[in-house]
Amino acid sequence: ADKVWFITGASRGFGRVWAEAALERGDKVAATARSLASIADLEEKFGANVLTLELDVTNTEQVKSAVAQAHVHFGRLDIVLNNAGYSLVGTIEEASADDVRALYDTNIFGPLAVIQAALPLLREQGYGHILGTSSNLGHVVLPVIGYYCSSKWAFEAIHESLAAEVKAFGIKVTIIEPGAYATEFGSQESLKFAAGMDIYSDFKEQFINGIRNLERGDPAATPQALFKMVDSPN
Ligand code: NJP
Repeated sequence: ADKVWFITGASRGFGRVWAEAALERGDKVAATARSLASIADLEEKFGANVLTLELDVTNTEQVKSAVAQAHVHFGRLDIVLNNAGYSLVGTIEEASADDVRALYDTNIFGPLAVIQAALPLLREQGYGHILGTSSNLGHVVLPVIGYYCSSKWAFEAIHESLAAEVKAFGIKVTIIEPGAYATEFGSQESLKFAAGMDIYSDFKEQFINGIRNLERGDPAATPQALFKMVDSPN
């Protein structure tokens, strides 16, 4: 395969699993995280195939610099994976506007900055694959997590539009919708979320039953599923 990846949120959860799987099969990865210490072990394990970079996706200058550094270091970028994100739990009434802005900064404006920094480079290469970790809540809405849903709806709309705009340049765009998994996101936010959903018992049951284990290998978000997406020629 020998692909070059740029991954946000590589410290844990999906980002970590996917970064390690790509490195294990011999790909090269620019692994980014807010704290370099949280990804330092990747360098020890994978040596020159990994470049670790400090990146908070809400910092646009840091985004530009990280994308540029990764491109210079590896000489190209095949896959740009916008994965960093989190969930805000609370009713529409109770969440503060500042909390919602912060959520949108990470889940919408962060990925947007990464896309805008990477696109000129991908266009010049004449190829590239932009992947985005959305959610199965990127096209439906549940109570008590509505702002998170809205952030992923926006994320998906941006990617749908982008896909049509960049096809002519040889650039592919794919949205990943993992569903509920027991990552840090799953174990903390989702449980809080479920607890807050007592009044919506139907949804609660549906949600808790839906939580999967990364190890169990659900088809939507396993490394194998991801590799299939990025290795396919069309
Ligand atoms: O969650 P978690 P996941 N700048 O919490 C990073 C979506 N998703 O792997 O806190 C840069 O284990 C954070 O880094 P740090 C979800 O919406 C999940 O489940 O600095 N990075 C960590 O690496 C999200 O888009 C489920 O160590 C920032 C990572 O993001 C994606 O999957 C279901 C950051 C979060 O790791 C990964 O989440 C679904 C920032 N400002 C979609 N803020 C699910 N788990 O159930 C956070 O459908 N990070």
